Amino acid sequence: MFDSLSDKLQRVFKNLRGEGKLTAENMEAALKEIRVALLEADVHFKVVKSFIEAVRAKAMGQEVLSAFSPAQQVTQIVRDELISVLGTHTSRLRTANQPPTVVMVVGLQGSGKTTSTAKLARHLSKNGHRPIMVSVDVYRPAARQQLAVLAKDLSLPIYEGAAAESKPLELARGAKREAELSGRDLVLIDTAGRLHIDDALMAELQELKEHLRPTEVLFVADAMTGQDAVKSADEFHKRLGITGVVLTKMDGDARGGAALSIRYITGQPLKFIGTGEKSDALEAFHPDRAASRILGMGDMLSFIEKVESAVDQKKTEQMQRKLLEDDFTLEDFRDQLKQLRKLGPLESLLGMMPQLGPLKDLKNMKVDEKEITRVVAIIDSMTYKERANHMLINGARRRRIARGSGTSVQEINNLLKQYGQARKMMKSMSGGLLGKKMGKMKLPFPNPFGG
Ligand SMILES: Nc1nc2c(ncn2[C@@H]2O[C@H](COP(=O)(O)OP(=O)(O)O)[C@@H](O)[C@H]2O)c(=O)[nH]1
Ligand SMILES: [Mg+2]
Repeated sequence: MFDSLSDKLQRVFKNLRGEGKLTAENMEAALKEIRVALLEADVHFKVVKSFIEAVRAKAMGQEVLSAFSPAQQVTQIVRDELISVLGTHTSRLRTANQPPTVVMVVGLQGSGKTTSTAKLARHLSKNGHRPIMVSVDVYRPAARQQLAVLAKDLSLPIYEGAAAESKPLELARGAKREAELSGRDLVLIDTAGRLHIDDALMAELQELKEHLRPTEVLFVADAMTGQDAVKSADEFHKRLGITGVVLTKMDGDARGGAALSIRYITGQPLKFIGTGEKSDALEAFHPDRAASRILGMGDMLSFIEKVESAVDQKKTEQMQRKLLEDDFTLEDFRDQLKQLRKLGPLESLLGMMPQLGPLKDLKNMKVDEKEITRVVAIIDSMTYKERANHMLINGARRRRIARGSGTSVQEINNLLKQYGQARKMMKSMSGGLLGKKMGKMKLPFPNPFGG
């Protein structure tokens, strides 16, 4: 699913990886490639246009975040935009205030309505519901038989209909009544399809909708048909009013265009995806996960999120200024160590970034968090003046700090030596602990990192 789009987008980010910073030129080149990738994935041209414009606006408006490479920045923007196109949140099935909830399953013939009805019944019964199914495809006895067989396999009830009930509305009403009598909270109606949208079909569905007042009208579309699926969804929505979409056959080589276009074009969310012929091959659709899947970078993105939440951007910038002005105090040293500690075990963080980013050379580094804690404790035991000016820390003060922090003068000496080295080496760095040259430099304070 989304494989080829995913490959292409990842190539764009890879190309950006060599770039030092985001410029109008490299951004335009990247946008051009993203545009082609989306069009080749059969995404609706209107969606592509709006997507590219949104990414451009965000990229240009963005402050240069020194802690992140252009590839990381663009990945983040594209991911946000993918999520916004796919639907900012997971759209669950709505239920009626007054049970039973009626769900109409509609769509063209062969799109996967009957299969999806059974899948939904299974999914919902696993989630605490008590569904009953009914097929109202009175034109094809085999179609009703198909649902009956699926229901039997799943040991889920189906409403067979009374002898007098021969019309779709009669059957659907019978099923609703049956649900009320037997305490079923959900009625899933598998409707008839046509090869093409026609007035007779629409009239029948409209009648059902009018009388049954369904909470959900789910449009089932075959993802393999790409933009045709989007077009018919749009037409169904205009004529009937749908509340959500189920995209089936996402296990095939669908290019992803339908998934990326349907919400933008119809305004209705993609709620479920079918990923196989079996009854368990249905997934609730999660826009954020799909976006990560498309970018092939789920873990990398959680890494970015983690760094973003842990690293105070303002502080980092302040630190950089201090480094440039040679004003990096023990207090700053402590703050940087604290930021590093907030990120958690560095090894696991680095493990999230396959081959990416300025930190990659640090992979062999071990972070001794206990040691960081100790160094922080020592600095905490200093007075503010001492932290601001390490030259004040003479022999007597060293003894006092050692006592205060429960360490030894030897350790205070070590710390001050490390700090001296850190100052020197960090001066040559532009970006603080998470800066760009981090990968190339040796750690300035060997002790906290055990080597
Ligand atoms: N591979 C795959 N096949 C599916 C999926 N959903 C439905 N199908 C198949 O598509 C065909 C048509 O499905 P059906 O439910 O009968 O469509 P309907 O005419 O809309 O009721 C059947 O052969 C199903 O097995 C899916 O998610 N993946
Ligand atoms: Mg059917």
